[in-house]
Parts: sequence; structure tokens; C-alpha cells
Amino acid sequence: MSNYHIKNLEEYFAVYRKSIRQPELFWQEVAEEHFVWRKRWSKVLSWDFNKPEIKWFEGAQLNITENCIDRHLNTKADKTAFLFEPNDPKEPAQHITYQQLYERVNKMANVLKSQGIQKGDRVCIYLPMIPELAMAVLACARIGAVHSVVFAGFSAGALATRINDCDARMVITSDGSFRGNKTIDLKGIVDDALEHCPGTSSVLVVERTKNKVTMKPGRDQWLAPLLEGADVHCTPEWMDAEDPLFILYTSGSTGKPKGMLHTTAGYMVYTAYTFKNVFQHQSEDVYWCTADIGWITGHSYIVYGPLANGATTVLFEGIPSYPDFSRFWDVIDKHKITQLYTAPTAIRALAKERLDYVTSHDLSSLRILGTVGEPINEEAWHWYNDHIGNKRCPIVDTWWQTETGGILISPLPMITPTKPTYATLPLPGIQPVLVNENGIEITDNQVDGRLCVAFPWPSIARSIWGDHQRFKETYFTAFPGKYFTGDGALRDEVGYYRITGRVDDVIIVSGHNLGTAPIEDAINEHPAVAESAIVGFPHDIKGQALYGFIILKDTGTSRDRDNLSREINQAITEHIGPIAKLDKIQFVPGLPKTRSGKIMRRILRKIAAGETEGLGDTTTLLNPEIVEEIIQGKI
Ligand code: 7RM
Repeated sequence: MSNYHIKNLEEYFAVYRKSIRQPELFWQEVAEEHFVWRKRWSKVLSWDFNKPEIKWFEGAQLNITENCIDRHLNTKADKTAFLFEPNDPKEPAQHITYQQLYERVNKMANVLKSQGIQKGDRVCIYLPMIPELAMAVLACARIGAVHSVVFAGFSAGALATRINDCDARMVITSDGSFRGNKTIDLKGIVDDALEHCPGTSSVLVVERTKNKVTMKPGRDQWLAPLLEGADVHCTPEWMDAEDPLFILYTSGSTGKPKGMLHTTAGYMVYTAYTFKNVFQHQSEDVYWCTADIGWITGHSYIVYGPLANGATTVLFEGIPSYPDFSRFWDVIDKHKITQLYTAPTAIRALAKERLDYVTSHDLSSLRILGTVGEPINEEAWHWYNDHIGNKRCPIVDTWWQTETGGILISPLPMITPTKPTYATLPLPGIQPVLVNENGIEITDNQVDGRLCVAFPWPSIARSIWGDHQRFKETYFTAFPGKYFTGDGALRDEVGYYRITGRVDDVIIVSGHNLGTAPIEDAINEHPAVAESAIVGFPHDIKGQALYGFIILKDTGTSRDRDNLSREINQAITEHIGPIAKLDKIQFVPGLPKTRSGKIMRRILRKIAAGETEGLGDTTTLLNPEIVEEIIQGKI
């Protein structure tokens, strides 16, 4: 029996049992079977969730790019590694083979070195979904630089915060990005951000859109001419197992974004293992994950997991609605995609459109469908199953987080019987527990609890960059000895998990995690605003959308208020990005607050959802009368 690949349900149960009884032995065998190591580990695992400190494969040395690229060259040099599908379907797709990937990553790695980037330096990558994005990520990993990819939809302000937090010496960006029929001036956004980033001394610019940019002498350089002169060989930097691989920012419920720190060996082993099993990968597959590399899904399941398996992985620059709503189905048909991994929000948006967008395409190449990012509602699940999978493709509803590095709970396709809205069973090595608010373990079925994990797995984040104390407080303090996910979940009678959503102040809009605090900060900066509170409310397509309750210093006329609404969304776009814009704005005379001054978001959530009956206990409020005033629309 292979430790690396699970082939049937019996094997799953056997492997799962072993992974719980003998986790070190189990992961050691996976690590031995599939990867190349420069030096073997001396200890598989040491951990203490109270400190917290987690180390996997201590003593080992490796380079993740050797595992993702070099070792495939013997057998797969001419196989497509990345299949680039541009924004404009009239622009030809590019097949980048493993040999070409090797050469291009090494060239870029040599350029980074020539610019003075060394092991341990942070490099911020702010690029659209073009091949150079993946190459930049891998080039950093090749030389041991720590990449921090910032999703290219974030604003200058959000970018500057992220650059400064990790002290990135270099930014890699492009002249612009294509998004449907729009062109976005990425370089201009970087220029604005860098006004506030004194530590960044160098910017490399990829040419993509050919729009006009300003190059700042001594700081900015075009990448292409530097690549031309670079050598195609670059000896990998031998990394310790626990050396940082990357930082990726995720929203917190309070304060600034958290730079989740992932390290090398454990992340590699876990993302590769889960990719293989959750997508039942076979060598001829053409796998497509529609996420952006700016999110963890792209890091783990567009780049590292697939490449560590020698897979062909699609890099899609476009959006589902351009040139029209058939784009996904067109790409599947054109490239004979075997696995499609996307978000419920995309499924819901596409399900709203005419069915002949789908039916006019041949989707028979598909074998497996995946979802990620938020709970999938039953209707969307059935539409995906009936119309995209034609009832013959299992749906893997994969639950995980930026913090977990890889998928923790998911069916194995063709192996685990699926159940709509359930992420089903934990993957090998994962020990989920449900607890009530007092930390007592819930053993009953169908009771909503807080989802924790009782034992470390190889790709768990090791810290928050620069703030280990916050790492401890956020994930290891509420329920001592356990990792707390921030999600609610329940379990059915056969042990399947259903994730019910966040239990904190993080709102997931179209699969993007948004913290309420930074949005409120952006709104409150407007001179006319006294105070604000953001909550999520159910939205047909986005899953959740943002509802802002805003107290004005001076209520003014209704015309003033319309203008204000626009200005507030403009401010949010500038501070965070358009994804955080409010769908609804209600100006209110006050906000319901507890005696300790905390906004009672529970009540606002109900009002936003239109559930104004049975608001529960409001007696602990400092100002219970305000609830009725908000419901009546007083300003
Ligand atoms: C991979 C990713 C994490 C949060 C997580 C959940 C929610 C993700 C599912 C899900 C229900 C799922 N990372 N979430 N997957 N909820 N079912 N299959 O999305 O850091 O951006 O978000 O997303 O609330 O805590 S993330």
C-alpha cells in the first residue's frame, strides 16, 4: 500500500487511523516516499500549542523548487507545467513545459540575486495572473527569499501596509493588468504605495498591458532586459525544513492584517499530499483552479501542490464574465480540463445566467469538481453537480484556511460518498474537535460548535510575521491546547463535518475574507462620519455582502447622504480595494452597545438580514432604545 496515494474508502480509514495513532511515522513515510531531500530530518515533529511552537522534519534540508521542477526534468521535461490562458480568449494560450519553467525560474532567480536579494529577504509580489507571477514566487523560493504575494486587486494603501509590515526590500509588479475589458494601472498603484514605504529600494516591472508608466530612476527597472542576460542555471539554496517560505496576509477581526508565516518542508509535504488525494491526480490530467495566486488557494493548489506532483496546472488571467458568461465552460472545452476547482460565489453567479452558456460546450473531459472559500449552499451544489458535472463528477467541498496551508476537511472524490453542504471527513493527520464556548468538547450530533484542531499537521502556519504574541492570542488562547479555526461547524451521525461559517468578525464576501475593523477604519476617516459598524448579510451571489451602519456627525439632506454614500465607498476602495465596498449603507442615530462599549453585532446582523423579530436579549445594552430607532429608519 502506498502511503502517498489513497485509492479507496477502506484505505482511507486505515490510513486515517494510522495517521492518528502514529502521526510521526505516517508523515515520515509520506515524506520518504515522494520527495527529494538534501539532508534527512533528525526529528519528524516537535510541538507545543501553548507556546505555540511547531516544527516538522527538523534537521532536514531541501529546496521546494527542486521538488517542484528539477526532479521532473528526467521524465517530464516536455510536459506542460503551466497552461496560461490569457484574459482575452483571442490571445493564444501558452504551454510552459517543465524544462521551460526550469529555465525561466532560474533566470528570474539569478536576476533577483543580481539585484542583491539574499536568503531571508522579503520580496513583495504584486502581479496579475500571468506566468511571471508564478515564476517570481518560485524564483524567490529557489534562492530562499521569502515571498509575500499581495493580490493585485488591493489598493495602494493596503499594499503599503503589507510591504511595510514585512519590510519588503523589493516589489515585483507589472505595467498594468487586464480585467475583462478594463486595464488597471498596477504600476501607478505601486508608485502611490511606495510613497509610504521607505524600506523598499527596488521595483522590477513586467510588461503586460503596454500602458504608459513612470519609471523612477535608481528604483525601477524593466524585468525583460535583466532576464535576457541571466543564466538559465541557478543552484538552489538549501533550506532548513523550518526556514520561512512565504508570508501571506489574511484579514483579522481586529486591527491590521495578519502576515501568516509558512515554512518549507511541512508546507511542501502537506500541499503535495493533499493535492494528490483530494484531486486524485493522474499524470494526463489538465487541472484548473480558478483562484488567484494572491490567495492561499493559488499558492497551495495552483503552484506548489500541483507542481510537486508534476501536474499540468492552468493559470487563468481572466474573469468568469468576459467576454461573456461562457468563459469557464469555453476554457474547459478548449483545454479538456479534468478537474475544476472554484468558489461557490462563482458558481452562484454563473448559475444565474442562461443555461445555454453551459450546454453549448462539451464538458465531458471533467472528472472531478471542487469548491473552496465559503460554505456552498444546497442550490448551488446541485446546479454544479447537475449542469457542470452532469451528475457524474464528484464534488469535493474542501474546507481550509490561509492559516492551515492546505485542505483539512474534504471528501476524496470517487471514494468518500458526498453530501451537499458537508465538507465530510478530515484528511489523514487531521484531528478536528468541536467545542462549546466554554471549551467543553461536543460529542453530540447536529450541535453547532466551534471548530478546533487538536494536533498539528505539517502545513499549519508557524507564526504571524513580527507578532508571535498575536498568533498565540488569535489561535491558541480561546481553547488552550487546541488550534481554534474561528469557524463554526457541526457533525452528523456518520462523522461528516458541515462548516456553518465564521464565529468572529470576519465576513466572507465572494470568498474573500474581510475583517470589519479595517473597513470601519476607512469609513471613519471620512470627516462627516462619527462612527460605523459593518456586518455581513445574506447575498444571492456573493454569499455574504457588507452592510454598513453609519452615524453621521451632521445628518444633512438626503442629497448630501447620497453623495456621502458614494464617497464612503470611494474611501473603502482607496484604503482596501473594491472588494470591500458596501452593498448597503444605512445612516443611523446610534449603534447598539454593551456596557463595556462593544458594538452588539449580533443585533445588527439580524437587522441587516431583515429579521427584526426576536432580536434576543437586548437588556445588556447600554442603549436598548436605539434598536427600535434603527429598525424604523431614524437617522
Ligand atoms: C482556503 C480559504 C478561510 C475561511 C474559513 C471558512 C471559509 C473556506 C470553506 C469555508 C465553508 C468551505 N482560505 N471556508 N473553505 N467555509 N466551506 N469549504 O478560503 O483564509 O481565505 O478563508 O473561509 O470560514 O475559515 S481563507
